[in-house]
Amino acid sequence: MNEIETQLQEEQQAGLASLERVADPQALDTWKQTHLGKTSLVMTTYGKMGTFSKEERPLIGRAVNAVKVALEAALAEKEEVIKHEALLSSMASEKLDVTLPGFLPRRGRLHPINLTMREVFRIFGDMGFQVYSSPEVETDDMNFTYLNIPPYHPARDMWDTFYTEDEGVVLRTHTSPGQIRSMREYYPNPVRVILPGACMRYEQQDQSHEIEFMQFELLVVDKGVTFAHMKGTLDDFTKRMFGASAYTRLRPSHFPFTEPSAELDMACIFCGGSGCGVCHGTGWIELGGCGMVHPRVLEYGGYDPEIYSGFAAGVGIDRTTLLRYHIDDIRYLRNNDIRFLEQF
Ligand code: FA5
Repeated sequence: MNEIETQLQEEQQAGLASLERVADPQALDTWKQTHLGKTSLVMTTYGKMGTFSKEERPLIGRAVNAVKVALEAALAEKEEVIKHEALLSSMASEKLDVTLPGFLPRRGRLHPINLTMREVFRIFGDMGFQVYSSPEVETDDMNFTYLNIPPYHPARDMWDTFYTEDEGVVLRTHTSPGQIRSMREYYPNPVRVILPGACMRYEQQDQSHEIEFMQFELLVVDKGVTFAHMKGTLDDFTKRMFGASAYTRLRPSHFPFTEPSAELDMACIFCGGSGCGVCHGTGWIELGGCGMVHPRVLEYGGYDPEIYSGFAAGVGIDRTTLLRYHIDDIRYLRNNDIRFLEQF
């Protein structure tokens, strides 16, 4: 046995002996560097192989391989032991006390406006309507002109409009511009949509008026659509929303984009129609406006009024929510008082 083989054997013995004393992952790492790292005897012997004589090479090669295999096998075994010990010690030091009381997660809930809106979607979904979203920031043309309210026409005064600094851009005052957008998208097919969303008006806030409020628009366009279809649909909606005893009336009114036009009133659900504070003694509560789509609006939407007819309605979702939950002031809906919101 030559000198190198002897050194390798000693290295194996020393390595295995020192591995016995290794007790933690850091020491194991140091051991690995010392006995199997770049500067270890095993690795430097491989590096020097070319300097040995032809006869020595196979002998030294075999010897160094044997030492390497022995050291690596011992290392793998030690790694397992150390891993297991680390697990045991972490289990001992990080005990979980399963008897400690837990924390209840805070449960969120839907806003009453959203609850009402979902009910509106459900009711009209049952009737075969699709929900169509249209922008809250609109062009003046969509919000007014294509709804048969040309510039400078006094009918524009019906809505207290927020004009933006961009010429011809407004915050929509109602969901009616969605009529034009949905007609243009669906043409030449029949239209049966509800258009929900926020509307903005520059007005004095009080018990029943907000600057920002929600509406949903109803639009049906097809051949042979009549005023009777509209009355039936709106009456059915009211019964499904407020109960079978609810009933409605249509009161003549005016909107530039419908002809004829009407207000949809529901018999007051608080007094049954005899007159009370909520209905101001009239026995009726206004839910929204409605009417047969004006021929000019049908044309702006792309439909020929000689062939097609349609009806539309715009109902306030905030006010529907007040009636549904017997809330007496619209301002509660948006002041974010958790004590109010937790009741729904
Ligand atoms: C309109 O907005 C028409 N676009 C409705 C319409 C659509 C008519 C289609 C014909 C055909 P009006 O301004 O009346 O109409 O508003 C309709 C409903 O929105 C009201 O009945 C009310 O429920 C609600 N609403 C209006 N202004 C406010 C407000 N400031 N705060 C809360 N709700 C409001």
